[in-house]
Amino acid sequence: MDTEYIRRTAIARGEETPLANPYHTVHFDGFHDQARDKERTVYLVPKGENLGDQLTQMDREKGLEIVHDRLDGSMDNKKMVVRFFCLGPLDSPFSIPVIQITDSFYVAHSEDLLYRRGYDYFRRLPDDKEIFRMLHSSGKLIHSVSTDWKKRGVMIDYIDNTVYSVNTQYAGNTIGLKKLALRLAIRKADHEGWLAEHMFLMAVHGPSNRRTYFAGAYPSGCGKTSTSMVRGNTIVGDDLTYLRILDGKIRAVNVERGIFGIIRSVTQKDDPVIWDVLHSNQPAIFSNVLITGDETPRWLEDGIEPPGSGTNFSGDWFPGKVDRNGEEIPYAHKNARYTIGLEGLSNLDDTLDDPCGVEVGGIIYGGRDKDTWVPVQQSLDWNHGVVTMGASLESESTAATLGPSGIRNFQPFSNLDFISIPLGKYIQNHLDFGKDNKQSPLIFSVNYFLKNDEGDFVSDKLDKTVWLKWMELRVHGEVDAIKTPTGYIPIFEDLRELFLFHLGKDYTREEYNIQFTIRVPELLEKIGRIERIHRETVSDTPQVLFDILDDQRFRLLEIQKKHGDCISPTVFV
Ligand code: SPV
Ligand code: MN
Repeated sequence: MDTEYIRRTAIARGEETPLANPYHTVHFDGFHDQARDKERTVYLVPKGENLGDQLTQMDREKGLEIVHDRLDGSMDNKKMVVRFFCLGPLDSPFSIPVIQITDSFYVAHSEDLLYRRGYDYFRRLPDDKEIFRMLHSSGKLIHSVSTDWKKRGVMIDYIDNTVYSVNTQYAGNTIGLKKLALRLAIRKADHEGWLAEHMFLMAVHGPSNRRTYFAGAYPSGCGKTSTSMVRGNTIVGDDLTYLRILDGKIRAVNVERGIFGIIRSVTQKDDPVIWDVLHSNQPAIFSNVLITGDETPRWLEDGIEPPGSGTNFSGDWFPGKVDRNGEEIPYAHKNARYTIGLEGLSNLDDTLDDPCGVEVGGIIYGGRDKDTWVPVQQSLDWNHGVVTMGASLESESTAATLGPSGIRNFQPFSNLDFISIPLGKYIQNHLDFGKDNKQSPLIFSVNYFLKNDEGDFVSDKLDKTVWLKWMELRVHGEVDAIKTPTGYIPIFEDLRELFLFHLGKDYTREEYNIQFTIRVPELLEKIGRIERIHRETVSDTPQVLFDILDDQRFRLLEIQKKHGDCISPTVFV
């Protein structure tokens, strides 16, 4: 079979190495090629067009010249792989055919695990169907690793529906069907009136086994995969979702059929489903983990005694090894990953390949936010959710992108890295999408990363189970909520019952009061930051964004006058 040939060739060429488990391989990316390179990911813009200050762009002609020059001869003496895939289920209103050309068998192998095969689909396509085209070359290799990383680049030529990726191997820069196609899909969605999002898609199981579907947008490395995997529910997808209005309802599909997930802190206790798959006979590619002498992968915070030595992205690794700047090299990279198909997951939802997708009951926005949002709340209405949750999302940077971690960044809709149209237009599309439907999903925000004054997290890793169940009940109007200036928050007694039932935990009023305190000064500062970014860097922001932020500021100032800076949830009852 071609897929077996691809896998074997990836091993024969040294791009992957077999592990003790015969279904597993490991792939290493270059030392400087461990995450998405935002700075060198550029839209090629025709003369006279401008995508706005938030997007990195260059003149199309100039960009094409640069990329053609870099590609020239880059595949000499290599084999070129041509693959046909389909984004979304086959033969569905959501399907987008994609052709991938690459000289990396690792890239081709990853795509075999992550995407739906499309060769037969291509053969029966109408001639005028729009096709996305991806061209990747790892460039010059030494020990199977791209060496010209300084001339690395991802160039998005949306005029020609083509994305070029050169001198890099890290999947986020090279796998055409993942974030490269997302950028083209956002443009296609803009023209056609649907949404292409950086969202998981899952069924939250409610009372009597009712399944309610949620799509959730969190920036990379902020709990998207672990949320879609929360016990007692079923997963459709963990990263990319297309949403369309069909028969007046918002329906969604998983663009992919696999997971390229962060492996750091996956443990047997907290992530049993993933853990089991990674210890089974399911095919998996590990990347940038440490490989021990007995050919077993190890990753950071895996719940086991740290290894004493092994091979990692820096070569032979030993405790205390430092890089050129004297920084200690961890035994595995923080952004180390696993690549698997979804088919082996015990919690896979049976709608994965439904051509009409699933009806969305709720949309969730969440980031790595230490001091503003409460753990869960529902927006006052669709527009309020789009503006104060989606468009106002901020999150601390993580190892999923190059550069320092832990810096608070503007991350609207968790999609800023991939938005390929002017930001104001993108926000307007979201506002429009919720209008005039028979029933629009509710919009929620979550925050798993809220901290107290001492800098400790105020909620537990597993608490997201309860936030999901509460949101599910809200979608069906089965629990009341408390209206606050920033949205509807849960009632203590409802959470108490959910904590006891789902986690066997005695949830206290003190915990609730701390978690759901409205932090007025921080929220006001946040409104100021978001407003400033829009006024200074987004020329086409819809006026309604400023109006909704103004209203929220007014409500916060009013309550501050009466109750001070920290408003305990008890004030509202
Ligand atoms: C992310 O960083 O959001 C990922 C992995 O899902 S990447 O393929 O790098 O985009
Ligand atoms: Mn992602």
